[in-house]
Amino acid sequence: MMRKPIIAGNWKMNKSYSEAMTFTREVNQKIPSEDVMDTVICAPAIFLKGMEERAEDTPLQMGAQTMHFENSGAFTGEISPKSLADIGISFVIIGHSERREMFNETDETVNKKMHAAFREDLTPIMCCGETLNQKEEGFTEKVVSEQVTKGFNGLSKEQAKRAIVAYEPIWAIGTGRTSSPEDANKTCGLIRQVIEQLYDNETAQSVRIQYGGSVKPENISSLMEKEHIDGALVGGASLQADSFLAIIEGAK
Ligand code: G2H
Repeated sequence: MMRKPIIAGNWKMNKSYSEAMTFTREVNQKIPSEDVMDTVICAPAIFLKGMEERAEDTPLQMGAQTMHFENSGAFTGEISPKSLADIGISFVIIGHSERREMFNETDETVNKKMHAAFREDLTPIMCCGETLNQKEEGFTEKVVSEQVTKGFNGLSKEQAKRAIVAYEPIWAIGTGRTSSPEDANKTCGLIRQVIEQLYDNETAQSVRIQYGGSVKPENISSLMEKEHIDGALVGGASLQADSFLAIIEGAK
């Protein structure tokens, strides 16, 4: 099955608002059509409305880096799914390893956020991946299967088909160490198998799976050539317009 590639930048807690707006202006006109590829920037939440307005009528789409699972309530500092949908945001990263490690996100809250995303018609990019220890002890398959199974718990088949999974081995994040395309493909293939067991082959073939972890212009093509890799979640190399555009070019 031909799956549409998706390249998403994850800016994390970087850039000022004016830098974000300049970036958006610079890349806007050079983004390929949505028929060819989905191109997303997951920016700090406070930038999203301005960037979304600037990118209106262009194929560049915006995503949040996290959100709460409730739509309102006494959750000081949190961002609701409804408010993201309300300002025209299309995507949301859920369960990034930095959120799991530093902000106590668990498979259970990830699952609640997956349901909340679909409730508001946001497309979730659900992250999974093993630590260096887990990799060295041979637990990659177990860890990733469990994260995907718990994250997808209770999603309908139609929702599962629309979800995006980002496989991000934690030891490769921001370290310059990338998984070999073969290893990344193997784990992305395993994720597809888990989804097939949970649903069926059609669903597994529909889900788009990204690789993330030190993706750059030099390694994107060799990753994208692989059967189970449909895109990338890009941190550091998405911060500069020229390298983000080079990654998009390499992913075509
Ligand atoms: C992994 C990735 C983006 P980087 O966190 O999600 O970051 O490309 O800097 O490793």
